[in-house]
Amino acid sequence: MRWREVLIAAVTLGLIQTRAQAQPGPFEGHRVVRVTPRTASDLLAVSSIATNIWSCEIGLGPLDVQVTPEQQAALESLGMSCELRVPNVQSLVDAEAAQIREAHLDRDAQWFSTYRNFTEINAKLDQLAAASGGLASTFLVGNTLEGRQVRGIRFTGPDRPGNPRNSRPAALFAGGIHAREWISPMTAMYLADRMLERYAIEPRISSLLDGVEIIVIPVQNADGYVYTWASPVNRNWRKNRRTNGNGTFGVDLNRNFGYQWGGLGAGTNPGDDTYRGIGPFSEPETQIFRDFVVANPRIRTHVDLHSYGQYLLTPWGYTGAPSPDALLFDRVTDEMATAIRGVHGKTYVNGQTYTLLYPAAGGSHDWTYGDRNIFGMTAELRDTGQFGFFLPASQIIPTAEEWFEAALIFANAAQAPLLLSTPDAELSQLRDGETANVRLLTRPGTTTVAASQPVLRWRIGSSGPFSSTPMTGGAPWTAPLSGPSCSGVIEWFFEAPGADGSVTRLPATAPDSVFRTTPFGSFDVFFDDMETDRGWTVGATDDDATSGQWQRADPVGTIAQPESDFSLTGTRCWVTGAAGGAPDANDIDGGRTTLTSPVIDARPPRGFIAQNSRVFCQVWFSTNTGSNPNADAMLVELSSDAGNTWTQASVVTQNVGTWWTYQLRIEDFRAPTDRMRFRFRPRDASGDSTVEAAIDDFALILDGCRTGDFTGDGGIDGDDVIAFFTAWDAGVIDADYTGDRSVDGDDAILFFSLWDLGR
Ligand code: 0X9
Ligand code: ZN
Repeated sequence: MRWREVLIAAVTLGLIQTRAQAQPGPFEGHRVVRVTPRTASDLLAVSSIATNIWSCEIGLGPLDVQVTPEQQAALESLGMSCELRVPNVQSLVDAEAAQIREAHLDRDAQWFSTYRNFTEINAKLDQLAAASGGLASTFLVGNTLEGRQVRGIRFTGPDRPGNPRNSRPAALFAGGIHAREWISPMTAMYLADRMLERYAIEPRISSLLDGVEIIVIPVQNADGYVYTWASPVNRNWRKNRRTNGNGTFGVDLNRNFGYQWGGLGAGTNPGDDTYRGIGPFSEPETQIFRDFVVANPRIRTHVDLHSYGQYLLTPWGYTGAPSPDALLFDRVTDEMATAIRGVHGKTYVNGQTYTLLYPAAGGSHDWTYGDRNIFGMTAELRDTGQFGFFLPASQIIPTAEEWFEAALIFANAAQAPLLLSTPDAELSQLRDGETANVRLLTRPGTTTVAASQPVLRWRIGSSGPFSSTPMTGGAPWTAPLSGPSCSGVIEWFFEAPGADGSVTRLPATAPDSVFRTTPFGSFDVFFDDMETDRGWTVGATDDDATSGQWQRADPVGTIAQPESDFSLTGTRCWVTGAAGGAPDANDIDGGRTTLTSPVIDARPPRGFIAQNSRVFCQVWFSTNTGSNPNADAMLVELSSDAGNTWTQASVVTQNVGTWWTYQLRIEDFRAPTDRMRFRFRPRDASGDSTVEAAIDDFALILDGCRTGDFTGDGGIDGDDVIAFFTAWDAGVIDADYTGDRSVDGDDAILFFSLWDLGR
């Protein structure tokens, strides 16, 4: 029965194709039709034309055959009518493959459909190991205070040449240290179940398990866990079951670890829910965990699973000082949070335990990280408080599914040759010609940094080869990165060689993804702090305010008007009726008052290529007090012909009772010229409302970058040097290349470096 084999092959193909996504299946468009050959030559024609014959009995009479549309047409042209039985063979194949896949995925949906007690969890550990084809084995961590066995399961791919199972770095996932956090053991079990289940069919799982051993200890606090199951009144128990002697029970195992034991956030009273115990590692449950970790030095990462809150917490818990690997923890947990969000859209917040959550000394990750130099963290699983510890069972699988993605990322850190991070990932802008030192931090993974040292790889633009700049130092490694040319971009990444011959990059997928730095520079063509008279004028032909006209003065505060101007030094601003008194006594009344700027030349200085021109100033506007509030506005208008014609840029209605920054991009309204003017036109249009406005620190700023082409003739040559130095010598502001508003040696150096680079 050939078709059966074909179907089986097709199922396999279908599986592969579904995983690879897209690509039409091999039988797309194939149909099954019933034909009835009446002669031997009909039969011969059918068997030579059809893709294959589905019927077992081949002879004269009805036959089911698989055909392409072309083959069907050929049969019909021979006078054989075709009755359609299956419109698309591929969809049958796909449906079957999908069903098989789903059935495999769902094998244990049942087990995860509800919370499981200690006995059930242990039974499942045994089942997983038995069904693992030798990949997994269970082990005993040790015994609890009440004599229960704390057990775990460990698994990794088969031995490979040069990569034996017993030499692999290990990633430890521990759950159930807090008894009532029932989602924690379930999530740990799901991790083991799914990894074992999918090892053979998910490349990302096999590539993890072929390099890493996963160790799962689902219920660290077995006594406490059993206690929470024993009676509904016990359900909220957190600690172990230590008899403290004073009538109280329990030590918080997550305050009992021996690194900075007894510090902040650990209870000293035996009755406390966070009771630290009588000494570091006073409890059997933390002792056996400690001894297990010490005896397994291949453990490189550790996650302690808790609930609830949706946090990814990293050391330290005992202090607010950042750990040496804070940046690295942030980078990895950022990735985990993104992965989690991608599954069911849940937000997990990452950060340092002490600062993000609260001080918690004596916790597990402080000990694994601080004492054992293991990359250790804590996850607080769902939810954020709606159900808390009583998370509905229907959320077990979704919670575990999203955590699974995060777990893959964290466990992969166990097999990274080196772990890289940088504080300079955000260096997205650099002044043209300016040089910044970019920094790389390395944490040893499965190897250390090779003697050849890391390099910064960079290129100008988005194509072509990358250049290499060696990095020096070590803590951190640094290398200079020069600013890109004005219209360009610099792409860069780090490359760190390992002593074992490996290469690790940051970003990890470089050069497919890279850090990008674009040029940035700015030049203030005009700045006025309103302390002196720079030529602003009050009044317009259609002004009709009867009082509260603009004046440049030191304002007297009311609830509607600032008490102080904005400038750091000085006292004055432009304000509508500077006097104080009753809020509505010296405000605008009866109509509009207009404040118009002097004519400003907005053209870029020599040697500057502008990309944007911005007005940047401080504004106060108030119309939300008094009678008839929120009925008035202030227009902002601009002119590029010295005030002959005006364009409206904004209608300000913002009432914040404070100075705020107003910005407008000139190019959005008019092409910048040498005759720009701006005006502010608040208006009391509604009888007796209280309307106040004020303006301070008005600047017109050009964004763009500097060029060695000082003369602007398109070439970078000797003329530019002569022109630049003439301007520099005379102290002309055009020569202020660094934008610090003084013309000095720095400017000459920057000009020369750009000129030299030919930019
Ligand atoms: O307080 C805790 O132990 C944890 N939160 S919980 O609500 N699940 O009790 C946070 C522990 C943070 N990790 C360490 N301090 N090691
Ligand atoms: Zn907890």
